[in-house]
Amino acid sequence: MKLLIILSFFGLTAMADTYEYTIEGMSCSGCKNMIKSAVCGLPGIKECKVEIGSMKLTAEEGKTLDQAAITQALDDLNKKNKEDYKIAKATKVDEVKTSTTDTKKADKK
Ligand SMILES: [Cu+2]
Repeated sequence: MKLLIILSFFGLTAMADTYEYTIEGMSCSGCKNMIKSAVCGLPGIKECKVEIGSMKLTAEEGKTLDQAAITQALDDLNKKNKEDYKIAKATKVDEVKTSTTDTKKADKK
């Protein structure tokens, strides 16, 4: 079941992106710091905000978040520290760009 959920994330990573993850098993700032050091240093991550129970990651410009690497980092952390952190939910955050990207150019006639 867990695997199925994780696999379903891969289909959603086509665009460069920001994800919000709900993480189970975090209960204190110690958890927070461990996850921070395990995940935030992964390649391709531009922004990394970790709170107790959740984290929000943004990929570098034009890149996609490596969901497998993130899951792997948590697994490694779990093994090393006998913790049980897991991603319970991943939500893609649509970047609301305030620039003109959204303003569609009028069709040339
Ligand atoms: Cu803790």
